[in-house]
Amino acid sequence: MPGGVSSPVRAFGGVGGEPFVVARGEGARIWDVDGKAYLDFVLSWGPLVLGHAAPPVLDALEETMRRGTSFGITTELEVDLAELITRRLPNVEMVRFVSSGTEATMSALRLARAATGRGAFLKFDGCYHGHADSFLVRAGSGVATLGLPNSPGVPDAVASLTRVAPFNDADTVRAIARDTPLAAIIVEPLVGNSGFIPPDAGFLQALRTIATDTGALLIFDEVMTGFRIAPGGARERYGVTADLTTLGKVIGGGLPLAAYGGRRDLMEMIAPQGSVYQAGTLSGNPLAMAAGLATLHALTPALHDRIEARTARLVAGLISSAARHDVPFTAAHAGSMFGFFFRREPVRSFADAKGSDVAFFRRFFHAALERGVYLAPSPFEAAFMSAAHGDAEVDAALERLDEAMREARA
Ligand code: KE4
Repeated sequence: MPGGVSSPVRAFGGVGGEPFVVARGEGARIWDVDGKAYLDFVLSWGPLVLGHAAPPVLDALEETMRRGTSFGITTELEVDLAELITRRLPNVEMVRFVSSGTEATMSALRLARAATGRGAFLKFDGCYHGHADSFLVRAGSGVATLGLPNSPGVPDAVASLTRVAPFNDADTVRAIARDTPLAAIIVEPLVGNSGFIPPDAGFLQALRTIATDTGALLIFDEVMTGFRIAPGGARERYGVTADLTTLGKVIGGGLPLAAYGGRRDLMEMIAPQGSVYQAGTLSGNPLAMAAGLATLHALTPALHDRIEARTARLVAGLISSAARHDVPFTAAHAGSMFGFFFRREPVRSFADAKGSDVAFFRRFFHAALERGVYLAPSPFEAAFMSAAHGDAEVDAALERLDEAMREARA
């Protein structure tokens, strides 16, 4: 396996050292093959909002798998999950299930190009939307971690259709959209793939206005933020409605499941109802559907609020630790996801994020790992909490991370 991993960011390229191999997970914890326990704040990069091996998910899988694991035929589970998602996200009037976030964003972009007849689109520096060719241009996450500005193998003809603007810079977007007819503006409404960068007040509304005024579609890539930053996603948190939304991670509860959806008039263009082709052998897989349904049914607004409260306490504790150790530090949270940078000033763009003290992050990451706390092995990733991260887990994490901060400072 290239690099010994199934996905690049797992290889610890962003932090150095040898990654551990995991044996099992339960609740807020994972154990490596040597039996060492870690409090897990990566949670499979976001999906496990109920924690590892959550009983409701395991029960649903157990019951479903005994009726067969895959059919390539519509099941009631798909209808149930589609109805649940469109109820929770009213601007998502129709939805198509796929098996990865990459498929979701790739398909949403194809749909936007078909709907507008335009080829060019705009993304933001440091946003990661999966590894489809068009998006591997100044992406975030693993691309940023590995310093791959544009991946080899992406033809110039394809990359030339991708326009890039700094996050939180509406003026640049306005100028690009005026000069180039855009099929879409795609954005992580809160950027989790450059670390953790919330939108400035009014920024998302500005994108909505620019898209509407110039005939481009606005796509919110909520693969990571969906059912994390608010029960109703970015629309509930920021009051801005996208034309198309992509989802993933949480909606699969840890199984391969993602989706794209939005305005009915657009989604009806998708085959076989319309002529925009997109397909998938395992799309709508019953096990993934069952895990997603169990997760979203358990994730009530009350549970979301409880997880958010603990996330807030963790972030506040980290901020006071940094102050105590006189470490330049900024941190924030939104719902059950959070992030931090070793930098005094707030981070508003990927350029700001890259200006943080990455060397300090590396020392902090390893000092934390030594003490049984697993953070994302990159300064350009968000962190996550789950229903299984109780007060005891938060207290333990704060104690260990305070020591890690002191050690990294030395
Ligand atoms: P996947 O194809 O990896 O399922 O989803 C791609 C994707 C799309 N959009 C957003 C906002 C995403 O965050 C992702 C994937 N996130 C990364 C973590 N930052 C996945 C981890 C990895 O690449 O191994």
